[in-house]
Amino acid sequence: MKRALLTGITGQDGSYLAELLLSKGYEVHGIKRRSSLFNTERIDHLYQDPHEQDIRFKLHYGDLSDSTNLIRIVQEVQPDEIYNLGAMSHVKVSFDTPEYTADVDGVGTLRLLEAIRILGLTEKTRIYQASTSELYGLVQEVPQRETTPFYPRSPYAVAKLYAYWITVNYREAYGMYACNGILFNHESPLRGETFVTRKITRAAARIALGLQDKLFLGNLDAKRDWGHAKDYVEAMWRILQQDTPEDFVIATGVTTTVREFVRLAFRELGIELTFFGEGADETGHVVACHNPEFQLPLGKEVVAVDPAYFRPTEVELLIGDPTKAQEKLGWKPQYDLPALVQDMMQADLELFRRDATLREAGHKVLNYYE
Ligand code: NDP
Ligand code: GDR
Repeated sequence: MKRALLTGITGQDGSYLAELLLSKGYEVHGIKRRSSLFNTERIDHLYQDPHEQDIRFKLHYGDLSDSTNLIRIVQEVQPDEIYNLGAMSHVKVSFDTPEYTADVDGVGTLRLLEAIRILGLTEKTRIYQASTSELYGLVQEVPQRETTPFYPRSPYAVAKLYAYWITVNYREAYGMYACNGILFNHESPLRGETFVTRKITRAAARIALGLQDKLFLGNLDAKRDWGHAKDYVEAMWRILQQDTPEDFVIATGVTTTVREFVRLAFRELGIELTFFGEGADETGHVVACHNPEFQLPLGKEVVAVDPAYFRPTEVELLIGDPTKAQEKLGWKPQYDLPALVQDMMQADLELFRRDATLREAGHKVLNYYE
């Protein structure tokens, strides 16, 4: 039985990857952080009581900022494969916490690679590094491929640039099977609530159900190549199953503006929007509502721009070329953008119907959102 160790197992990708590896017969170990509240909601359905026999899913307390802890866990688990998904993954927040981001996202990767080396596991343990399309940053070439020069535009991307190169360096210096997956944005119903797609699908559901008045966003012109996380974790696994270690771009090859994503999300609910104005003055309004369940007056302003969400330096355009992954990994995504939006929108509608029911019954419904 193969043994995998995942950092970031409590995150979006960690959850889908753990599911995939369990379905392939792996024993799955994950590193979770200690927090004052439960932080395992995304993997609770995989939980196995440690008191039972033949457990194939185990969690260990740890942190990418703690090298002795990482060495101990790697020694204990003796993994065949490590997937380094743990990170402070929010680009805008990295401007507020640049040093922490460098430590966890950059040096954290080094700590894991060193753990493998110190423990003499360079021949046994393969490692996947969660690299990112944010490395491309300021546009140098479109579509972006494995050979496109990097130009990172945030403390997050600069930290991930270090992680990218230290992974390449350990591969070349020590002959390790260490690979970068340069993944473009991937989303799902499990996406963190403060990333733009999930913020949009949550708000669209809440606005339709009368739980929220308006959605405030930042740069509506930014373009992203959005795929589904379920497809992307399959690519991660394939990257570690090749004969020789290599780096791969994983993307759909289609790019869309944030504004268009908003339109598609509302359209999924039968609500048509149109946008007026530009820059910080742009607003989105209801022009048609085809779903009798939702009582939205025509003309209602449901989207506005708040410059607080603008980034000091922005990545305006990402579009990836997945040719190498298609040819060498045989990887092909199952979800296109409309299917992704549908999956996320339906999940959030169901989630917030519960809130609407609670409110009708006189219960207080929290309305915290960023
Ligand atoms: P999430 O933000 O959903 O998950 C991040 C995970 O990292 C969480 O489990 C989090 O724990 C954990 N983590 C955060 N800080 C630390 C730390 N100091 N030590 C150990 N673990 C930590 O990210 P995604 O699942 O979306 O992304 C997975 C990885 O892929 C990340 O490295 C991200 O940067 C990268 N990536 C993501 C893309 C995307 O579009 N989703 C695209 C390209 C790359 P907790 O739950 O406790 O917060
Ligand atoms: P990104 O994802 O920065 O690409 O990083 P995010 O969803 O945060 O932003 C995408 C684009 O939308 C614009 N935007 C907003 N973004 C957020 N979060 N909130 C808003 O209100 C808003 N309004 C407009 C942003 O400016 C940006 O242009 C994600 C993360 O998962 C990274 O970890 C990963 O490496 C990259 O994707 C690939």
